[in-house]
Amino acid sequence: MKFQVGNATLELIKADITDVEADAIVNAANSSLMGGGGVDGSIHRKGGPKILEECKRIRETEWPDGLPTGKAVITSGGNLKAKHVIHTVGPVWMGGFHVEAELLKQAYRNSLKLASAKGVKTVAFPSISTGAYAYPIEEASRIAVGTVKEFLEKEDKLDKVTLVLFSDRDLKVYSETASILFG
Ligand code: AR6
Repeated sequence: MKFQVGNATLELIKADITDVEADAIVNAANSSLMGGGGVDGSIHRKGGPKILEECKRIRETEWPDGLPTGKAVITSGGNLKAKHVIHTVGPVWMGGFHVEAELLKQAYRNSLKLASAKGVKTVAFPSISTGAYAYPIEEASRIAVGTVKEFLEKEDKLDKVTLVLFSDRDLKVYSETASILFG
């Protein structure tokens, strides 16, 4: 499914994000930046040790106490097809009463801003927070699609943003949300 936003394209696909050819792929990391399960585990496994070394350097220099929720940092893509990995931390779902929506929005927005600032033209996101962090996918899809749409309407540096879903069901949820938001 594809949508045009100004000069840019928003695309929804089902894939393993570690196989996606984009200037940058986004990692749904945790504050430690030291890897984990889910998409984070796959990115580090397939990308090799260079990514973790760069994450360690970022911890030593920029974020000694860990990357706060909603912020984003960038490393190389190591052995991945993607040139860069943008690491962001989504919120853990706590029932919706702990500014989760605002933090998830910030994770998308700060990743897009960083991509733009680094001259990245194509960027791919997984469904941040909807795995181990248990964010309900319908609500998360509205934030993901809505935040990307809003960003692309204001900013003309990115050519393509791909939202990469890992199951048919997740792709269906995101596609229904996009159909509504693009009316
Ligand atoms: N490609 C695309 N999507 C994937 C892939 C993949 N290879 N693998 C999983 N997903 P999660 P979170 C989907 O748990 O909820 C980690 O341990 C998955 O089906 O990866 O933000 C980190 O270290 C789901 O839809 O991220 C953190 O501790 C989505 O990616 C914590 O999990 C996100 O699931 C972050 O939790």
